[in-house]
Amino acid sequence: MKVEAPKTYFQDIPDIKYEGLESDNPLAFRWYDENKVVAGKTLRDHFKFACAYWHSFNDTGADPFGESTHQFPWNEYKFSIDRARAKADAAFEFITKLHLPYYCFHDMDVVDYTSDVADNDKRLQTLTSHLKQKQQDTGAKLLWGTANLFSNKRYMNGAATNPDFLVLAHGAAQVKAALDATIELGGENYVFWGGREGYMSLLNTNMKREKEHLARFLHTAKDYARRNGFKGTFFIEPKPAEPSKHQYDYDVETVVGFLRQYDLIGDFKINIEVNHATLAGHTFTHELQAAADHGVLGSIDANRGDYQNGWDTDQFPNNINEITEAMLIFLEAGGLQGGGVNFDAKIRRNSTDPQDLFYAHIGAMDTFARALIIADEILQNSEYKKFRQERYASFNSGKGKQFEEGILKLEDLRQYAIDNGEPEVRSGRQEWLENLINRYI
Ligand code: XLS
Ligand code: NI
Ligand code: NI
Repeated sequence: MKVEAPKTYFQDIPDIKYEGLESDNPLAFRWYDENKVVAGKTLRDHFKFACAYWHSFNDTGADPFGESTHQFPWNEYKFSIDRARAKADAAFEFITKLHLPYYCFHDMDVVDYTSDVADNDKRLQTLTSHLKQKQQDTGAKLLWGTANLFSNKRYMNGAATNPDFLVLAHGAAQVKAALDATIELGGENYVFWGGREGYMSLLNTNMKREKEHLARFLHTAKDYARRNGFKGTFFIEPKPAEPSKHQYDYDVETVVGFLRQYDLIGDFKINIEVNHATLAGHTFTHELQAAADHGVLGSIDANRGDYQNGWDTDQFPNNINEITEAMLIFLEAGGLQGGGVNFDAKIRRNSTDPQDLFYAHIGAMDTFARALIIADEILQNSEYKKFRQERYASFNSGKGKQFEEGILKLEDLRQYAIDNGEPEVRSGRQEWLENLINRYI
């Protein structure tokens, strides 16, 4: 059946504008004024908000217990290239109406793949031309591209860490094509998230060899991209588990150790996802701070988990306290290195109106904007920074400074303890700080 291409997929949705706090229009921004300048930059430039192709335009709401609930009009097309083109048209209509400056995709999000490597390459090239035209027409840009090395059954034991070299080679073929597409589209970064780069059981796994293969694979991909003109940053996206029982890229500190061990640290930075941090038993802020301290705070996959569920629920962010605390670290770190804030989040299975996708993004963008504005006020006007600095004042001069400089011996520390007696009791004032944050909210 040949269907007439609809002119619009979201015809009842207007252009989403900033209307401020007086507005009660649910299809308007109340905080996200893209041109507002905070800490020397517009909100647009701070965040580089991106929508995730996979959740927004591929996720049909199906779950392990039930069929699709989201009916996408672009899926009516019989031929995969027609379907893919229509999906891209819908995606760019959405992106434009929401004033999202960026988007992100996996190879298989934009067009269906088969098991024929050369045919897949052609399909992706065809869609790359279409996306390039769309980017030119709308001004939207590609924040990052990636390859899906976890859905196809051949990757059931991993891709770069698969015990079978031929599977690894198939993964490499996909990465090559995804890198070509990213370069062609002027993509600013490239992401590696290895959902199956880990193990289900150690009984059948040579962990050392698998990690060496992963490092070799990343070097090989990076060298190809650099040879072909890619100037952007590569990101590793940590996650402790799911779908694997254990994922090697467990959390920020683990990934930093791996990148250093295998000499990948300059080219690779980190993409931190909120719900992955909590799955690793950390807070989002812990992961941000760890990455900032190592100089690898590259990008953010924004979402939130559920306190009762132990999996990646990928809900849209709406927790103002959590994001305000995150924005304190974000601002103090000087923002993200190359990346942006990608909404790696999906509307719920029973959110079935076309408006729902808009409400979700509007709420999330407003949450980030509001949190950044509050965090900036806290840093500018409150005692927050001063209090944190003063806690460490004893290391700023005298023996404390000498200790930091590595001048003191263990005997010197002992003598200092004897000379100065019992330390004064000093409060960490956690509740005072928590109240301070709420006061600014
Ligand atoms: C899944 C990951 C995935 C990456 C991109 O949990 O978050 O969506 O962001 O492969
Ligand atoms: Ni993600
Ligand atoms: Ni995730």
